[in-house]
Amino acid sequence: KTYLAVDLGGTKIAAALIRNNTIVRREQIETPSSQSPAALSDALKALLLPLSHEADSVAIASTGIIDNGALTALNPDNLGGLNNYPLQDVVADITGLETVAINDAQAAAWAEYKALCQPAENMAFITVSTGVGAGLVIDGKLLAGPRGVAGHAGHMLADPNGPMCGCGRRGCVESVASGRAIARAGEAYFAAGCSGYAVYQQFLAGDENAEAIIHRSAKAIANLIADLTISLDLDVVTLGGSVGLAENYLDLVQSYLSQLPAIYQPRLIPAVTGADAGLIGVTRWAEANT
Ligand code: ADP
Ligand code: BMX
Ligand code: ZN
Repeated sequence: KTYLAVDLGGTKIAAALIRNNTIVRREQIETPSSQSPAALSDALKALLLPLSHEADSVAIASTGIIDNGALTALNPDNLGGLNNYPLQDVVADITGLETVAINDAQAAAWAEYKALCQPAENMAFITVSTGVGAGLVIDGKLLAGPRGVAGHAGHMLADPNGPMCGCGRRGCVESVASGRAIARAGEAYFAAGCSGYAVYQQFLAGDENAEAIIHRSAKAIANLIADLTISLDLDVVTLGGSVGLAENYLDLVQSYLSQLPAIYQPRLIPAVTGADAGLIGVTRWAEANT
C-alpha cells in the first residue's frame, strides 16, 4: 500500500509518497501566509493532486487541534483564519482517496516511539518549530484526547510576565521559545520581519542579543521537559522541529536540564526520524488505525 503523507506546519507543507515506511518521493512548499481557508485549500490542491495518482490512501499530520478531521488553530498567529476548517474532507475531495488526519506533534511522537532503539513505555516528542508542540506516548499508547487537544504542552506556562501568546494566554512556552517567538524577539535588534532562522544564525555567529534570545528559548524547553517528566514519569524525550534540530540547540537544552535534580531529567535525544517525523508517524498511525 502506498500512502500520501502530508505534514502541514506553520511555515512549510511537506508531502511524501511512503511505501513500507520508506519515503519514495518528497515535495515541499511554503505554507500560504494569507491565513485564509481558501488559500490553504488551493495550496493543498497544487501540492497533492500530482502525487495522489500514485497513492492508495492519505494520512495528514497537521499543526493545530485536529478534532474528527477538522482543524482549529490554538494559536491563530501560526495558522490563522482556521476555525473548524474541514481539513480531512478538503483533502479527500482533492485526492478522491480515503483520508485521515491527526495533530503534527502527536504524529511525530508516534514515529519516534516506533523508531526508538531503546524501548520506552512513556515518552514525549517536542517540536520547536513555528510553534512549540508536543506528542505523548504513555504506556505505549498515543494520547490524542477526546477533542484532539492532548499534548499541546507548548501552551503550558513559561513566564507569567512573558509575551502574550497568540492563544490568548500570557507567557506560554511557545511565546518565548518557538521559531516565531525567536523571530519576534529578534526584531528589536535585527531587521523587522527577520526569521527565526536569521536570529539563530546570529546566535551561531556569536551575537550577544541573539544568544540571550536562544538561551531563553532553550531554558523554557528544558523546564517544559522537566514539568512533563515529573508529571508523566517519562523515560525519554526526543526533540525535533527546525529549531529543535538546529546546531547546538539540544546541547543547550541539555545544559539547562542538567542543572535540575536528576528526577527531572529524562534521556534527551534528537528526533530519530528527524524532519520526517510527522510524515512517517502519521503513516504508521494510519496503518494501525484504518
Ligand atoms: P513547521 O513549523 O512548518 O513545521 P519548521 O520545523 O521548519 O516548520 O520550523 C520553522 C521555524 O524554524 C521558523 O521560525 C524558521 O525560521 C526556523 N528555522 C528553520 N530552519 C532553521 C535552522 N536551520 N536553524 C534555526 N531555525 C530554523
Ligand atoms: C502550536 C499549535 C499546535 C502545533 C504546534 C507546533 C496551532 C496552529 N498549532 O502550538 O497544534 O502542534 O504549534 O506546530 O495552533 P508547528 O507548525 O510549529 O509544527
Ligand atoms: Zn499559548
